[in-house]
Amino acid sequence: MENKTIPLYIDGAFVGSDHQFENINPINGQVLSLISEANQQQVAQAVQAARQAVDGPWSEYSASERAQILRRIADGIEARFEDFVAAEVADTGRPESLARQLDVPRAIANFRTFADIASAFVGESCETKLSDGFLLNYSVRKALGVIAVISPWNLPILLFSWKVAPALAAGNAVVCKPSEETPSSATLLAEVIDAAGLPKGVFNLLHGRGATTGAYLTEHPDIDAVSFTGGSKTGSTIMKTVADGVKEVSFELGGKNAAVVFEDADFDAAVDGVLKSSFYNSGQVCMCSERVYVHRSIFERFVAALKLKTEALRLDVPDAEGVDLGPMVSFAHREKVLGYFRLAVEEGATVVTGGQIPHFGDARDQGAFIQPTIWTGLSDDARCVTEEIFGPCCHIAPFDDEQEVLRRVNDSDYGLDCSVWTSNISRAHRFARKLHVGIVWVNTWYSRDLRTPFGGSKRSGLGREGGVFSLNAYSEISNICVKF
Ligand code: NAD
Ligand code: 6OD
Repeated sequence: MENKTIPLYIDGAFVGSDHQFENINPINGQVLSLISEANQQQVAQAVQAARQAVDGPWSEYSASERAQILRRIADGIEARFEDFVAAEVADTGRPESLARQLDVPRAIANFRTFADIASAFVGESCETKLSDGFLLNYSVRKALGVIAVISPWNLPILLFSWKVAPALAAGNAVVCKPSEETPSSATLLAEVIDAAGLPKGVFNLLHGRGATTGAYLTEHPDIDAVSFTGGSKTGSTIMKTVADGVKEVSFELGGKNAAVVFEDADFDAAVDGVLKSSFYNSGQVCMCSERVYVHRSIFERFVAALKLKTEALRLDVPDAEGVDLGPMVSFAHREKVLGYFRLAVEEGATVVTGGQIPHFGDARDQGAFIQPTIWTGLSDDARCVTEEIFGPCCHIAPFDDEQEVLRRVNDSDYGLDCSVWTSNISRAHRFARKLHVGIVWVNTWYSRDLRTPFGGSKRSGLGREGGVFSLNAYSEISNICVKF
């Protein structure tokens, strides 16, 4: 059977390209589809279409008219819920339950939430008294213009819609490039958007690799901003590319997040919490904790309990009953993670559990599976404790007091999130405020309210998105001063 080709969506039309590459299924290594790769000319066409749309018909839409379209897009995703689940599962190999409970519902929620927030938004004004009258100052929010949206593979439709929805709600046109590993759900979204009545050119979808299509897009002189989620190194490359044009950027980048378990924590809740924060989506969530610090008085017991639960996790194909973990997104990513597993041993780690490619003795041996892994015994400056691995692994270290663990957690180039497990409410507040991170979870992990600010410090990002912070990221405020 011939493989399906995933098209681009430019100026309201689905089109092919002069070059395709293979989309590989991480469950069995087989070709799922061919991905059309946008060339430089097609990138330019998409940017031009977006420019014409944002300067033309789209600029006449009110916030509530834009919100209506966003709600239609949410309804359209809901109507094709199963197609989105299938696309997400095929590209990533993740458990179906995860796509059903997290990815697709969150894509719907992103469109509904940002429709609500943008249409409910009220601007600010102030009056100034003069000797001969008054000044009325009021602020107006304007779209930035044409936004390049570049997203990663780990939560494909969730992170794609997390940027596209608020960017459209704020009145921008977008030229989007999802990860080359996971093109399918964004393409379904283009079909939904096509049917929802958005003026042509407002949403454009390009596929391709970062070094080609991604670079053509960020280098294009007529984009106004880049909203990017991905690795810190790529963020830094993009920042250099857009520096001469002084373009706006919003960056959600890598992390090396910590979980801290104090001696007064609810022990079982902390073990379950760290199990989730280390291994959710096979560790392929930017907020996963790869550094775990546990108070020395409960260290041995905690390591033993986490090992027991980790070894009970079921690695399996997406539709298997009771599956907990799927494979890595690709064989190349498994190779990278495996490289760190070898390095941990060279750096002197004690492997508490895992550390290998599992052998199932069945068809799963064709997939990009890797064992969930726990280490102890590494020093704080070991590469496996300082560098982002982005796999199902964590290192557990003991600590003795609050000041010490605070210093060790903050001693990182990254600053995305930290989860803190304690039953001492004063300690929780005191500790949380001193962490050099964008997000602190106390007695929970990855609990999201879309109205809250999301983003990282240091090499983990620039700016905040979520709620009104997304509207700020995707618009520019002008002050108008009127004398009367
Ligand atoms: P990546 O940086 O390799 O790729 C991300 C996207 O950027 C892809 O679409 C890729 O094609 C594109 N890209 C790559 N090079 C480019 C270039 N030179 N110019 C323009 N575009 C380019 O990241 P990844 O491997 O897809 O994702 C994993 C990384 O993303 C991890 O570091 C993870 O922590 C991070 N991440 C961060 C967040 C967050 O919210 N902070 C969320 C998810 C993932
Ligand atoms: O849940 C979200 O809104 C969000 N931005 C998650 C990011 C996850 C990173 O992998």
